[in-house]
Amino acid sequence: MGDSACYKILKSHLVEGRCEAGEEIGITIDQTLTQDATGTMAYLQFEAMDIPRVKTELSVSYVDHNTLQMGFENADDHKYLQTMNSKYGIYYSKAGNGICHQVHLERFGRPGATLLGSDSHTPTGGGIGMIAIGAGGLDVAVAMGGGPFYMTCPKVVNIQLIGTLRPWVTAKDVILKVLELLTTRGNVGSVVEYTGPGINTLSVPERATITNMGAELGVTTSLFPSDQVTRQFLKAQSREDAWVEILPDPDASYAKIIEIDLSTLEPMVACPHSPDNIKNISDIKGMKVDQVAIGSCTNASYKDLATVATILKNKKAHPSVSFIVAPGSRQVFEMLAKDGLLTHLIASGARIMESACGFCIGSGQAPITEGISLRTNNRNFEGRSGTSTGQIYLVSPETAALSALTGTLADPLDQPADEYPSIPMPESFIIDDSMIIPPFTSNEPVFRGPNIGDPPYTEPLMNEIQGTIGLKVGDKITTDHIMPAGPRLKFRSNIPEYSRYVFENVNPEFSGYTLENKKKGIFTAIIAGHSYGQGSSREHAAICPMYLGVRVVIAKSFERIHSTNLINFGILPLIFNDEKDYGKIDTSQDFAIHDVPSLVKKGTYIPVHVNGTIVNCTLFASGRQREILLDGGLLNYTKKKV
Ligand code: MIC
Ligand code: SF4
Repeated sequence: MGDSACYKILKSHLVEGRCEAGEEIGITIDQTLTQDATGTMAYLQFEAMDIPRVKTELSVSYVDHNTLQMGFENADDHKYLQTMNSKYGIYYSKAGNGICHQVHLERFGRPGATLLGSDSHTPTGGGIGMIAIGAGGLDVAVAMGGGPFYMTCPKVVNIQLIGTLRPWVTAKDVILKVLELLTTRGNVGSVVEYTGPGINTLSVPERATITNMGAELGVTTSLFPSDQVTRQFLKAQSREDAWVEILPDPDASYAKIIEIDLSTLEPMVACPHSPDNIKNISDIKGMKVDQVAIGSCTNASYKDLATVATILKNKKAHPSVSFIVAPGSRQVFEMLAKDGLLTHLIASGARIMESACGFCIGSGQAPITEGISLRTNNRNFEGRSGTSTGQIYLVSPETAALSALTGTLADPLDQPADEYPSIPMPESFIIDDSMIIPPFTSNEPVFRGPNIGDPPYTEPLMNEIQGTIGLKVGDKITTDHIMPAGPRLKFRSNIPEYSRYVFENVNPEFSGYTLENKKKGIFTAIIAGHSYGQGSSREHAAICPMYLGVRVVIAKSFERIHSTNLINFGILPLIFNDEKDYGKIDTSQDFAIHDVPSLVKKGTYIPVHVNGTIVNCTLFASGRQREILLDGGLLNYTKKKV
């Protein structure tokens, strides 16, 4: 049996373990990326490792999340990043240059390479045949120091695309279909590999929309092979020399094969509040819409926005719609301006935003109370938009643009097929990397404003963990629930301050009483349902609870990045052996785990004493992760090794 494209890349980067599904493997990382909201902490941790410069082929630091600068905090963080990056050998992409994943695809991504990013949508790079994986900032810091990245060798799910999309049906509808089929649950430890004749009809930006939003499946990553379409894209970016062909062997073996006939798809929508709550647009069209927001790392490529601009040409947005457009990168922005397409957007009444995450991360453009907002991004978790009662629907740029005109959810298939603006891929993009500052170009000392704290300190695993059940939550608790972003984003570099907002929208008292308990030596456990820690890679969803004294989370299941982050910061992620025990535990009950280090060393079984009875739990962790837990976290473990 031959290899999938995924296994070819993994095998060529393997430094530890055997490339067999389910085994822990260590792979070398060629490239890393960070963004400012996770990057400051990642770089503070890198500094704490005492390594003079990064050891990767390429490391890039993007500023795209916290660009509003409401107060000094974000500006100070950016200055820290720029000065720190120059000193340690990291490229720095300034605010305004674009969203990390879009810019990385355009300017740096390389087929066949491995990319580790401190952002869950790093798999966007899979659109050009890379193994691109999202992780916590500390894992990225270790990779920058030359350490391998450890992961479960995935089982590869093959999605074979056949046929061609009909006019007005898009790549977004493909990934929404995949989300309908696979849902956001149960895919941990898998990679999705797209093959089949249908992929030849999809350009790199369309492929990248699909791999980007693959993050919502909970898979390790998604990828397309690197073929002539990839080559053409890289050529248009003046980077043809980065191209290599990466195709699966004709007899490649896959854990599962799913066929999707592109010609049968129709426009789809992810309804509130989960990316897998999928409906056909035809079933709910006509619904009144208050806001339309086009942008984000999922759908703000030149192709997306040129299509939108052509749809809007000589037309006006509906008076009752708040209409927002944010180009994914400065390259996209400049291309739209050069081709005159920006004029159509402006004339239509769109509010043109900076090339940044913006509305997608709840940084501005919150919808009205109970407002219906159509958005082209990838997540519609409750409250993420900044309006707790907001109803976010995820759609393609085409659906969004048509709906902005009518003020109601429009079905693109109601348009004549021959009026679909088929935008060809440009033969060459405008190349201007002047907002990407190469390393070692400045001798300025590393700037540390008052918002920059110390990297978190953790203690080696204690003998007895005793305390109270601080919170019980249900299924699908996202890292947005645990550690809100939006207006709180500016505290990402300040753990004591940011910790005040842990579970702010779930239980505003949580932070206050857990911290008080910790001062008295009482630790906290959290009880959760399925898919705990879904969504963002933000390691703050582990660091800040750890700071407050959380030492244990017992859940029915965890998402990959978050459970690794918990271990990296010395918190035990335990799984109920019997899900019925979930129903027996409540907040305020006492819990205790005795003789913890020897249990963690010994095996997977961990008995937790709750209110006088024993709840049987399992710790799924590799030998290396057990050592990390014993040392009190990855930073201590790495320092010891270095
Ligand atoms: C997101 O889309 O949720 C974010 C904001 O990009 C996060 C990273 C973060 O929380 O800083 C992600 O996807 O990992
Ligand atoms: Fe930024 Fe949104 Fe993409 Fe996250 S999903 S990187 S917040 S645009």
